[in-house]
Amino acid sequence: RELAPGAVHVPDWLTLAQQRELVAACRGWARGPVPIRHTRLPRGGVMSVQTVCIGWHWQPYAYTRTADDVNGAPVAEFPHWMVELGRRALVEAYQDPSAGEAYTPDTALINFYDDQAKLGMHQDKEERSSAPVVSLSIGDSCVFRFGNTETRTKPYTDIELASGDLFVFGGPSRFAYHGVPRVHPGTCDPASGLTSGRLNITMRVTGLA
Ligand code: MD5
Ligand code: FE
Repeated sequence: RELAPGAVHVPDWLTLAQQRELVAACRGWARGPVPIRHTRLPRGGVMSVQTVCIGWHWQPYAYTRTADDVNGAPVAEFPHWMVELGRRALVEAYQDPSAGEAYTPDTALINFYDDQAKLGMHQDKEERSSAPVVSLSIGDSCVFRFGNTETRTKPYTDIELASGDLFVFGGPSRFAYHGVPRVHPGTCDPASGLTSGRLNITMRVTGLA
């Protein structure tokens, strides 16, 4: 389960009922106040993944309170039930009853992958905090590429992430390069709440006020 120091994969962590509840919540956030969209990159590219944010709005490459690159609306608030879910995720991944006590995530990026979507190798370094990132996957399985902190190239490890899986990236793994080279279309269980595609929710601590 521990791929590297601080990087812990917990397969099948969410129940199907929890997955359906998360899908329903994400469907609501995808409608508004800021609609889910393909993020436009400053150099003219458009991400194949579709993203909606809560708590703070991530735009390349900064966090804001309003979605200035979409419709200008303030983002939805980060709900306390998700703070508690994030704390339970740390407790279970690190098998330490106190691991969640100081953890208060204040933003989540909700990524939807259709059959063709992928996410290139990158680091998540807009946050001014080294607190762990909690990642939850629902729907189609995918190849997740977990790299190193020095380069976006090899060495990396490819693992499969499936519906219900938890991944926590903390400690030295927090700033490792990572990406999603492909999803596996048609692999999701409709009981997850999704009939196609992959949903990934990542909770983070921005370190902003
Ligand atoms: C995803 N999302 O599956 C991934 C899961 C993103 C993103 O990469 O930026 O939206 S989050 C994986 C992650 C986060 C922080 C650190 C590391 C991985 N890591 O060190 O490997 O949609
Ligand atoms: Fe990332």
